[in-house]
Amino acid sequence: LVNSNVSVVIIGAGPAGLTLALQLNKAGIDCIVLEKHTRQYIETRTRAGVIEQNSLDVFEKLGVADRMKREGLRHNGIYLSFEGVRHHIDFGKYLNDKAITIYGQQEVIKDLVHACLDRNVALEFEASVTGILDIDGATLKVFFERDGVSQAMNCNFVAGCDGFHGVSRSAAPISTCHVYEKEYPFNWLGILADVPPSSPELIYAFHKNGFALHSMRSPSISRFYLQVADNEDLSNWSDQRIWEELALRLQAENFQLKIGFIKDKSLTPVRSFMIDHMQFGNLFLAGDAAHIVPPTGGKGLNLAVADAVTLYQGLFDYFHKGIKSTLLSYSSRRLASVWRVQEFSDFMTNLFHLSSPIDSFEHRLQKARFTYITTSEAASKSIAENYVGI
Ligand code: RFL
Ligand code: PHB
Repeated sequence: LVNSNVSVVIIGAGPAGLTLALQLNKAGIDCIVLEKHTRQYIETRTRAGVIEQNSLDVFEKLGVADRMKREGLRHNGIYLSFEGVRHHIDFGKYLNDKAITIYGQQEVIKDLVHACLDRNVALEFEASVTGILDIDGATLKVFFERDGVSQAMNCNFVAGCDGFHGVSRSAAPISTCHVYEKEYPFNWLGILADVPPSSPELIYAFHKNGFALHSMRSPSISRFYLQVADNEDLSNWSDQRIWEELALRLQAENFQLKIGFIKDKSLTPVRSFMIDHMQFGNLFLAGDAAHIVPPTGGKGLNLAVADAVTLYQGLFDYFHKGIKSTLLSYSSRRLASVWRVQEFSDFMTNLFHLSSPIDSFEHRLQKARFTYITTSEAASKSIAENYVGI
């Protein structure tokens, strides 16, 4: 058992952990990031794609946004579609310069990892955390395994940035917390295809067969999602069936779906998860470790970055000014914002997914909501403001 000391142990090299590490490093606060997977694994898995203005600003301040600004696609709006009727939400019309950037999460990870290694941030791959000891006391310790060897690290604080299935939340006395959960009765089937986008901006569509989303990664790579049953098997979805279903669900006047080679296919659960504390003694949870939002609002990555910023502010005040109150308000400050995002993500999910039969009361409510958005500037502005990020 190797013992060493560090101010902050960060568990997980996702958007939350890496953003926190770069901020601490810039402020001269020593930290180590422990990541259970290989560098290659985390730099290649396909996940989110929407970067809010707020997140871009954070990355810019950290000096890691050059490629994001060069290669990312800046979008000033999105399309909403209901049974073939399209409505454009123009961010610029309501929010001056605010926009979103379409840039794959794995590209964000590549940029953050590169910056960490370049700046000598201690970042250990294939180091899997197995436990955290004494989160309330003076002998806080993180146990991890590397190359089959168990090691331990003493620290002042632990940042649990290890995602929804990580270990840090289980080190917290969850039984004393209020847990809020919502399982939606469907999954998302996501594909990545070698084909130029069929639309200059994202399209969120309701169709009687279910939700479809048209997104993209570059001028030559498209990303699509389809609502499928929650017990769905990928083997039921041939490439041909996927393209036919996308063409049907995204159908609108003057819209022609471009079809190409599908190079990645995966299923994602759609769920909400919240707990009423993000701090447990000297353990702080950030990102998906603390909360999950359904992906329909494009918010998961952005919440992870926003958590990292607020946690960093608390740690900065503690280590550089000897003030602990900022750190102690981390949980309440973040929870208020995360609940706002939960509500928006739930709203978008309910608006565009099929969960009740066509012509049921619920379906007519969905239609009425959509019609309201297409006829009310206030409703469109509200969506723009939430989507771009408050
Ligand atoms: P991550 O990215 O899951 O990173 C956690 C890291 O912790 C590591 N880990 C451990 N390391 C050491 N020891 C252990 N015991 C460990 N256990 C786990 C993991 O290997 C991993 O590297 O969490 P973080 O940083 O909180 O970031 C959250 C985001 O990744 C997530 O919210 C988004 O991907 C969600 N999401 C989206 N978010 C958006 O903002 N915009 C989107 O458009 C968007 N689309 C999506 C999404 C997520 C998706 N999937 C696959 C869940 C689309 C999809 C399909
Ligand atoms: C994506 O491009 O992966 C994406 C875009 C918008 C979402 C979710 C995922 O709401």
